Amino acid sequence: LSGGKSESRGALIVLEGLDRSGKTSQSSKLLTYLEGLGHSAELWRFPDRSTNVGQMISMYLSNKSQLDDHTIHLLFSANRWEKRSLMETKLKTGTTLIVDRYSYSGVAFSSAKGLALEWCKAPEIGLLSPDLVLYLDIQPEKAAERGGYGGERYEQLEFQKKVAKCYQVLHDASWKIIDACQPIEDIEKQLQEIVLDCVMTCQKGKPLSNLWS
Ligand code: T5A
Ligand code: NA
Repeated sequence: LSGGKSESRGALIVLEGLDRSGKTSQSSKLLTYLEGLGHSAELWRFPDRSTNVGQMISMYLSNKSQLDDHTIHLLFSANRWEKRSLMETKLKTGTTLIVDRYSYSGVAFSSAKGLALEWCKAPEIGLLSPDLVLYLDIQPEKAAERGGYGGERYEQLEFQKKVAKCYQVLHDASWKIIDACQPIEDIEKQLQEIVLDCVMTCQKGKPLSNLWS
């Protein structure tokens, strides 16, 4: 590797929010935006259902298998750990990663079932810490009205209400809360500004760090 560009690192940008908050729609718009500006960027998502661990998770989410709450929690975490070193390599070689769900989903969804918060956080310690978390904020009732709700295990209003409360506890300085009930294009513009700012800060040499610190 040589030349100026390879010396600057990519940004780790995570989208979080309840089911149907608009994460996937906005993630792909952000990718198009960054690529259009000539940045190297990739779209990632968790769970990554393409791995062996991811397939176990997918079976569980579609109610084709039953697992103990602790077991599925650790599988979600393992699914992030199996991508950690590739993630670090990509970031260090200048690729920005737009990640659709991450450790915050892991902790919020499991603690919403009643598992202890600290126990839920423990297996996430040592994963890369996002430079920016975009939290798409929507009332559970409003999210439930959007298309396609009801297919998978966690897509139930009462449970999503608990998840929303658990997310609130995880909010830290890396978070930006976005009103997810605005028109798609308005959210898109808002995210573009925040993301570009973050990408620039990382290019200038902001160090990578680990969760949770
Ligand atoms: N989970 C995940 C854990 O329990 N632990 C973990 O560690 C992780 C990583 C995974 C499930 O697993 C749980 C969380 C989840 O329950 P998933 O595959 O990520 O699920 O699927 P979801 O997050 O549920 O994805 P969704 O597709 O439901 O939601 P998105 O991505 O937030 O929303 P999106 O963009 O697909 O949009 C949904 C609908 O709303 C419309 C879209 O057109 C679409 O129809 N929409 C809007 N409508 C009006 N106004 C807007 N601003 C809109 N934005 C989008
Ligand atoms: Na999604």
